[in-house]
Amino acid sequence: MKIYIDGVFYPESEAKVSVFDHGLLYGDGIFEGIRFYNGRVFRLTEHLERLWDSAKAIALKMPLTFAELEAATLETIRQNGLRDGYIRLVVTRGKGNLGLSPDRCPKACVIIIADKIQLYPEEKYQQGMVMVTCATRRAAPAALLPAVKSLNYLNNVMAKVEATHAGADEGLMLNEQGYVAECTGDNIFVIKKGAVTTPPVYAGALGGITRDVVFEICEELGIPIREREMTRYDVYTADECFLTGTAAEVIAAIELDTRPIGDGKPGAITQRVIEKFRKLTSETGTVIYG
Ligand code: PXG
Repeated sequence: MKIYIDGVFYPESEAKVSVFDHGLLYGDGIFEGIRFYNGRVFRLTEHLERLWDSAKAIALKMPLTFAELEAATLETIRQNGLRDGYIRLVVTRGKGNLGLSPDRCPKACVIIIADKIQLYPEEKYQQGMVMVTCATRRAAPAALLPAVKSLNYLNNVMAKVEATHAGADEGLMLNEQGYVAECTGDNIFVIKKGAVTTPPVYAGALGGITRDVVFEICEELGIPIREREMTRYDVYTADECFLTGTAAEVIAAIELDTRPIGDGKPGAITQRVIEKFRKLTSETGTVIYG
């Protein structure tokens, strides 16, 4: 595997960053997880736009242009000869000293990893995911902006630990007010009487790229979709539920806190969204090998 760090490709064993990098010392940095399918990168522009927004929000100066990062991302995939896989794009604050101020970090560090991705086992896509509500709340916007895809993921990691220890596949995270925000690495959607609902970004959801794609799909299929604050009641009493994320794609959720959602099986509208999503990922995107 060849890994891009600040303009140079290194073999995995030599791909290293400084122990004084503030990404490591303070979780000071941002990232994107991007998928490519069938020789095309899915929604590359949207992912890079979100990365630039994250950079702006944390006052990090990107060390290269949008076009340069786009070219570097495609080149990293080519260097690894992949057609299907996953890109982890990381921008850290860079090398500094043992004080948390980023003033001592002269240049941000850009890392691009292109690899295969471990999917959930196929049976999870057939059967659906089991969820529990986590005691760990989604970070409050006044503490750690939840819309920023930052390297500070301890909040989500702790929620994931809770879900795993409870024997569930995913953890549902509530915001400070007790409204549904999202899962530990996925956005959540419920369906009731044919209409799709998802929490707004201001309720603590990440502005997911896959989430945006689901809005497009529903509009195209004529399925009503809206953003609205939700409580756990809305999930318990939904007819269907599904989760979205670059890693998870679109996947049904069939249980929350031991209550089966609907009839406890992936629902019909969920299936239609999944089919349309698969078509989009296999047929659209930025061509890698021109
Ligand atoms: N919420 C959170 C907190 C996320 O981290 C999503 C929602 C879904 O967003 P996208 O843009 O992917 O539709 C994410 C994304 C991983 C991994 O390595 C995590 C994500 C994406 C890709 C890989 O666990 N999270």
